[in-house]
Amino acid sequence: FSVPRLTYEEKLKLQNHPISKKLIEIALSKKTNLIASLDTYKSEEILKLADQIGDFIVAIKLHADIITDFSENFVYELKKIAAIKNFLLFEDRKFGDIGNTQQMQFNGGVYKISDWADLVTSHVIAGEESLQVFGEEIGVVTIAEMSSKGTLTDENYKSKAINISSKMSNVIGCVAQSKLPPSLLLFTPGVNLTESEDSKGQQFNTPEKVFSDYHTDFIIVGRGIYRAKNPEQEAIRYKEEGWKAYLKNC
Ligand code: 5IU
Repeated sequence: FSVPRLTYEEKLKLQNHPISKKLIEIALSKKTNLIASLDTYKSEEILKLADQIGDFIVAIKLHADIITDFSENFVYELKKIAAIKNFLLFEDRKFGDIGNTQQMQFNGGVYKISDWADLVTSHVIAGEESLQVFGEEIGVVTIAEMSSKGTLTDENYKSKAINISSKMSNVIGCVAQSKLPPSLLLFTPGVNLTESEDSKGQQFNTPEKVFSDYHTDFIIVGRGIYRAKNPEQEAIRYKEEGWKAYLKNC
């Protein structure tokens, strides 16, 4: 795509969904484009991290199924922190089944994702109608392209995923490692300031690279923050590096 470099203010005007508006409004008011992926086992640890880094992020991304002691009380406490610190909750469920099954996974089971998540990720592998089951209230972020070595999300897959995403009123953007049409928000994981890869196929880029080359909107940082000796200090560092990269490249 030859994508114009839009500011968040300009992007805000293109949004039709309340969740994408909210994300950009939070970004502008807190001067951050950082989403922290808190991929840890204990709910207590997630709540502590949320409290420490909440001022510096637009959202916390979770994998509810990693948490060993997931509970309604955990959700209640996390929502409380999210309201005080003004960030959203993003469940990285990566749905990938037929619509009927996805609907049950979204509403039911232990996690009852539809009760608390502001955003969810979904593959588009099952086609357009499989995405309708999430309804209009939640912001759906589709997976157009993955960050890992050898991913099957080639150009053909990506362009089909983007086409479907552009048509769906509940899809606010995509996870990808390259430019998107300006109506879709771009979420980019695989961001780390010190590592270039892990031993399990992950490939990392710097905030500067993903803003200059992909025109990303939101960086997603996992281990760079939750594994740090001082997660608060690292969240501030990623927040500042992300905002600097945005200002330089918009
Ligand atoms: N994630 C990726 N790459 C992808 C997709 C999701 O890393 O292409 I789609 C998730 C996995 C993890 C987080 O929850 O983003 C990145 O964490 P690290 O910064 O620790 O690699």
